[in-house]
Amino acid sequence: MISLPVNIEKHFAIEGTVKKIRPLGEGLINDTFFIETEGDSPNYILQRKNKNIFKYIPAMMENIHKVTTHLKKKIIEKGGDPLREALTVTLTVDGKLYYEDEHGDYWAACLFIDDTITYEYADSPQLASQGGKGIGKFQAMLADMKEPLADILPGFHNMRFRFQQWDDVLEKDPVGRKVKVQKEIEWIESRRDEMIALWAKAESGEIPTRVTHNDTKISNILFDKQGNVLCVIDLDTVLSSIVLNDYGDAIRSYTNAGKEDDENLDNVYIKMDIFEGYTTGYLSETVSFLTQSEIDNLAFSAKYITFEQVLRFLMDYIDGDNYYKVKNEEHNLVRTHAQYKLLQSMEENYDQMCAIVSRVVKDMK
Ligand code: GN1
Ligand code: MG
Repeated sequence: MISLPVNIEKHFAIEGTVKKIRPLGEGLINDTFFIETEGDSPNYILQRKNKNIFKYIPAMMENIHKVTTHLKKKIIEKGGDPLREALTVTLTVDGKLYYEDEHGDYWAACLFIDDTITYEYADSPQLASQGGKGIGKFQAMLADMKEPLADILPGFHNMRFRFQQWDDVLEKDPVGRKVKVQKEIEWIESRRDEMIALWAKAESGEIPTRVTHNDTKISNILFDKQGNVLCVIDLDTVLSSIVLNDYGDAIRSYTNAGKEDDENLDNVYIKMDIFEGYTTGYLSETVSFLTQSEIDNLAFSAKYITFEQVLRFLMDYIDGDNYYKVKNEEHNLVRTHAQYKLLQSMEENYDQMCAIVSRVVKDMK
C-alpha cells in the first residue's frame, strides 16, 4: 500500500477502515487515488486537486456541491439511485467539502461507484450516441438550476480572452520560438474574426448561459454493465457558460480518428458516423429545451472548440510549455499540428455536419 501525505481516515468522514490505497487513472491534472475499505463499507476516490491550474479550489468544490445536490434531487424525483447516478462528495470530519493540508494542498474525496464500465474511445456510432445522451441528460437535469456557479476558470472558452492571452504571449515571445511557427501563427490569425464572432453571441445573450461540464470526453462517463449511461464524472470544471462548449468539445474528442497528439497526420480526420451518433444521442435529450440559436450554432461549435485547442497548444508552445505537461520539447507543436488537421477536416465536412444537425432535429420534431 502506498502512503499518502494525507491521512484519509483522520480527515474525512469515511465509513469503515482503509484496506488499500493505489493511484488511479492517467489524469494530467489532479493526483487521484483509489481507497479500498475493509468488508462491505463503500470505497472512495481521493484527489489532490491541482492548484496551479485551479486557482479557486474552495469555490470549485462549492460548484460541485451545488451541481450534485441539484442532480440528486432530479434523480430521486425520477425514481433513480442518487448514489450511483450522480457523484457524492464525502465531507471532511469537520463537515467541509475539502481538506487543506499543511502545504496548502487541497484534497477532496467522493464515493466510488462500483460495477461500471468506462471507455477511452467511442469506437461505434451507438456508443457515441450513448455518450451524447449522457451529456444531454446531464445538461437537461441542470437546465432549471437557478443558483449561479462561481467562475473558477475565468475566460475558459471565451475567445476574446484567449486572443488577449495569445497577443500577450506573442508580444513577449519568452523563449524565442515565434520565428519557428510563422505558418502556424497564420492558421490562428486567419480565423480570428469568425471565432470571436461566436463568442460575441454569448456576450450579447443571443446564446444563453447555462450549467456546463467543460470536459466532455467519453472517459468522463460511467456506463452500467448493460451499456447504459449511469453517471457523468469529473466535475472540476462545471461552470456557467454556453452548452455549445460541451457539445463542441465532445465532437473534438469523440470523432477524431487519430490521437490528440498523433504524429501521423494521415490518421487524423473527423469520423462522420461518430459525429452523427453523438449528435443523435445528444439532441434526443436536449432538443426540447435548446433555443434555435443554440441549435443553429452546434456544428460551428465543433470548429470553435477545436480551433481553441489549436490556439492553446500553440500558445503554450510559444510560451515555453507552462500549462500542459509535455513529453518533449516538440510535444505541444505536435499537438498543434494534429488538432489543426482535425480542424481542417471539420472545415471540409462542415456543410455535411450542418445538414446532419438539421436532419436530426427535424426527425425529432
Ligand atoms: C485538459 O487533462 P484534461 O483532458 O482533463 C484541459 C482541457 C483540454 C485538454 C486537452 C482545465 O483537460 O481544457 O481540452 O486538457 N483542461 C483544463 O487534452 O485546462
Ligand atoms: Mg478533466
